[in-house]
Amino acid sequence: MIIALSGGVGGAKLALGLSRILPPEDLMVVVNTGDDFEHLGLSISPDIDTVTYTLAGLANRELGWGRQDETWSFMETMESLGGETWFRLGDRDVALHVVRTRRLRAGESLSAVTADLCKRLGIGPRVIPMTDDRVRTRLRTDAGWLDFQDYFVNRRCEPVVSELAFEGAAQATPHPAFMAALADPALRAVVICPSNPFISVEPILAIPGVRAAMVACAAPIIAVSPIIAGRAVKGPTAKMMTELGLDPSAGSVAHRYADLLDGYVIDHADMAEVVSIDARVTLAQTMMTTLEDREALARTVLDAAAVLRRRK
Ligand code: FO1
Repeated sequence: MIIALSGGVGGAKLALGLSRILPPEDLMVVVNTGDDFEHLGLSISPDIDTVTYTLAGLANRELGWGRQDETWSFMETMESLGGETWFRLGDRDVALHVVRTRRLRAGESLSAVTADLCKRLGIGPRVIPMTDDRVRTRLRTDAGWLDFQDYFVNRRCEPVVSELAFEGAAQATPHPAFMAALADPALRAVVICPSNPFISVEPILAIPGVRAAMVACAAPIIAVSPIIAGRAVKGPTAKMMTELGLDPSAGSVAHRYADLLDGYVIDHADMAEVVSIDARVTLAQTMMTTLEDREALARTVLDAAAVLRRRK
């Protein structure tokens, strides 16, 4: 069994690579839900949908989010009627949000709805929200406290960030299947995908019991750096690190994860950082452009974890 912690586009890419080299029953993708929000009366879970569409082979490859083969009649009509269109929702994508919203309102849990949608989309690996409780990432910026999607999409990550808050995390219960997997002797590794540590991984770690269960788990924990040569592959990671007073480097992400990491995979371009990282470092090509890149990085991560396991 492999657990992958994922959020955002980078996380989904490595989750896809792992899903291509592992039997489906051996992979559990635990997804950040701090980006979730209610919009146009719909309950939207972007990181779950990015992983789901990616594993189903339906993701828009250029954008990294939403579906390929989309049409935009809903958005065009919203525009003509004066509705909000800053958060782009394709026609096929809207159907998923409507189905999920209705089922959540009827009392189903987010994980139950996600499991059923994954089955309907033919996805083998388990895709599990980090919790079924409500957690919302908010950011203190020079434009005041902002909800996540307002910051990320509406304002295109332009505001200067000074603090993050994961509202509801302290009261949330981690998903039981996630906790059970961490305690399972058959667990071979926990992979922290190359997601933004602040907005994609730390919401998961902020849920009571998660960090302790990870420190206690017998399997090695290995992260892939989301930074290559001081730059984020996608999104505001480097900008956010600078604004939070951190050096935007592969090494400072490792320090951020601190006591959790047994292994850390960085790009060849960041070889000089090896000396500043406590965890056991593996150098690899971490830029994933092709499907082969995704699979190759997944294989490198699992091979590194196998060596670490023997050392634990
Ligand atoms: N990101 C954008 O930059 N612009 C959008 O209009 C947008 C729409 C969208 C719709 C559905 C969905 O699942 C994701 C969407 N995203 C959009 C991406 C989303 O904001 C981010 O992927 C995550 O919240 C951060 O990883």
